[in-house]
Formats: sequence, C-alpha cells, structure tokens
Amino acid sequence: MTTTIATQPGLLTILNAASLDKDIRRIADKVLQQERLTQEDGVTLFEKGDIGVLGALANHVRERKHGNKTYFNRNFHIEPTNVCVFTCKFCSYSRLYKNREEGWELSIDQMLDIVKKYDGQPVTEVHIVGGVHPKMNLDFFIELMQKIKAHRPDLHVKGFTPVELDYMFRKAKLSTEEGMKKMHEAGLQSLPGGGAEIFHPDIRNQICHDKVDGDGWLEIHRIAHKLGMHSNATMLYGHIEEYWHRIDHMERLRQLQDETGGFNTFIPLKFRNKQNDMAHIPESTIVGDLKMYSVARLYMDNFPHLKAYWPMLGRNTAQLTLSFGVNDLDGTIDDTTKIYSMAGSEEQNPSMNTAQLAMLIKQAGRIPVERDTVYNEIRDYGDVVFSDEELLN
Ligand code: V47
Ligand code: SF4
Repeated sequence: MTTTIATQPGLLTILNAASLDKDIRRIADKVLQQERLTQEDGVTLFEKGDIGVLGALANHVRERKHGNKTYFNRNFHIEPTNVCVFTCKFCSYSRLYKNREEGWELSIDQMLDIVKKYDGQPVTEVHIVGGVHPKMNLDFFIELMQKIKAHRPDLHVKGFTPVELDYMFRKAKLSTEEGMKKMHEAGLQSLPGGGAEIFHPDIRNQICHDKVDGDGWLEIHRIAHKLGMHSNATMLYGHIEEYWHRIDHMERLRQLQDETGGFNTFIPLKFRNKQNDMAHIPESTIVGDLKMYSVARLYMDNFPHLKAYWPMLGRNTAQLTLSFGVNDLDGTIDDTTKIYSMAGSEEQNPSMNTAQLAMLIKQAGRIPVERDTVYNEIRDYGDVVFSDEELLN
C-alpha cells in the first residue's frame, strides 16, 4: 500500500499486518490519501473493521485536523416543557399532551429567571431544547428570544430542532423560509442537532412516525444555513437500525454539508433503553460505541468536528472516544438536562465544572480548549494547573 503522508508508527504497524482484511486495507489507503469513502466503504468499515484498525485510522484523521486539541464550551440548557404532541418510541422524557398533570411548562418569566441565574458567569451559550407543546407557539418563542437577547446580548442562542420548528411554522401558516427568518431576526443564532434520529423512512416510520420526516429535517437546516446560521447534526444509533441505515443517514448529511457548509458538528447519540417503549432493545456495547465514533470520523469528511455527549456515555467512555475520532466534548457546567437522565444515561447527576472537564480531557492525553458555539477559541487550558478546591467543587 502507498502511504504518502506522515502516519503514526502504530498505525503503519496495524495497516501492514498480514492478517488485515483486503477491503479494509483498500479503504485505509483511501483515508490516508484523503479520498472520500463511498457508502459501500462505510458499511464495510462497520462490518469488517476491527476496533483497533478503525480507532487508529479515526485517530489519524482527528490528529490531522485538530492535533491534540479537544474543545468544550460553557453552556446551560433551558427545557421549556416536557409535554409533547409526538410519540417517539425511544423517548423517555415526553408526557403526552392529554396527561398534562405529569408534565411541566415554563413561562417566559421562569425561563428568563434561568438565564438570570447565570448573570456574571462566563457562559457563552444557551441551548433551548424540549418537547413540542401545542400552546408554545412561534410568537411565544419569538418573545422569549427577544427577551433573552435584550437581557444578555452576548449570549449565543442555540435552540429548537426541526421537529419543533416545523410544528410552529405549520401552526402559524408560514413557509419554512418565512418562519426561519422570523426566528433568526428574534435572536436565534444556531440550531442544535436534535430530532434527526435515523432519516431512512423504514426506520423513522417505526420509531418516530409522526414528526417531521428526514427530508423536512434536512430542508430546515438547509434554510438555516442559507440565512447564515450554523447548526449541528445528530444520529440516534444502536436500536433497530442496520449499519447501512447509519451510512445512509450520514450520507444525506454529508451531501447537505457539501451544498451549504453550514454544519459545525456531528454528534452520534447512543440509544439508551430506560423508561421508554423500546426498553426491550439491548443497548450498544462500548466497542460498538467506539466503532460508531470512528466510522463517523472517517465517513463525515466534510464535518469539521465530532462531538461526544459525555452524560449519556459516561466519563470513562467519553475519555476513550477522544482516541476514536472525537475532538469535542459536550456537557459542561450544571447540566441538568432531563431528557437523558430519564432515558438511563450513565450519569444521574450530569454536571462537571470547567476544571473537572478540562482535567478529564487532560487525563486522556489531550489539550482542553474552551470554544464558543462557532468554534472560536476562547482559552487553551493546556498549561493551566487546577487547585484541589477547583477540582472538588
Ligand atoms: O433528537 C431522545 C435524543 C435528542 C433518547 O446540538 C435519546 O449540541 C438516547 O439532539 N436515548 C435531543 N438519546 C438532544 C440533542 C443534542 C444533545 C446534546 C447536544 C446537542 C447539540 C444536541 O436526544 C433527540 C434524540 O435523538 N434522545 N431519547 C434515548 N432514549
Ligand atoms: Fe417529543 Fe422529542 Fe420526545 Fe419525540 S423525542 S416525543 S419529539 S420530546
């Protein structure tokens, strides 16, 4: 095989092993030559690639793009409601509209109080995520964003998935373009990656048939990108989908990214099976998770960043992902997101202060770098020594 760029000695040893499958060797060569992988290559990586080869290749690409840096940002979440008109089978979080007594819904003032709790603290982003409540309409969220921006103009507002946006725009009888423009003007700056699940209708119709479909999800991100907004993309993996559904999902995202360049980050989300209608499905193994991250890094060649959400994976697996393609960790300060703890996330109290998160990254041999939502670097923590007090708080 030809290797024209500098490769780590460990990677070369692995790739030169006589026992290496010939298809994997061919795909590895493409990775080293920075050639795009086909969908068939992607499925082959899942089916035939062992964890050592996939990890070494993904790490090679990760270090080629980002060296040793691992990004994190300081954000907090607002969850306006857990009431939801939709019936996704994997969801442990939503309470159906008809069972409202079990649900919560926050007023605009209550949500502003959450924002005010962070006054004077160096957070850079608020992530608004929740269920789809029929009474929380476009005007309600426009008012919320205007008030957040009036209170704290420098706070980046990342919020609302295409699931919520599609519902709001339809109710307001607006086209997606008109609706997105209004949200953007009111202060919405980026879209998070949620609601993507698995795009292919064979799977989507079984796990979340009643919310926006794959094409609708992609169209809302396309329009957001055309308005100059950035966004993330997720994939809910490890349930009833097959490998080719994962590749199909990543292919649709890769094509949209070729068109717009508006995605920052890809976030594979591990399906957790507590308290939902898919509880009978076993969760993926740690090896399965690390293979997922590795293939994502290799296949999504036009996505700059690959993010792991540590409260869902647990701290130890999150550290491991940093050697399997991941260059960004999410879930920093005071992250009380209920959507995951209810689904059986590894961390029942998913909060880490900056020192603890930076230390977790350092212990994995990487350099922690604080970023803002669009990956401007704020501070390199490589040489920072934390006190015991900072680490214990
Ligand atoms: O779309 C729901 C997932 C997502 C379960 O963009 C579950 O920075 C696992 O997308 N097991 C919403 N996952 C959250 C999300 C997100 C999270 C962190 C950062 C960003 C970002 C986006 O949560 C849903 C769904 O895929 N989810 N139930 C479950 N049982
Ligand atoms: Fe509603 Fe989101 Fe849960 Fe689906 S995943 S039921 S859209 S809160």
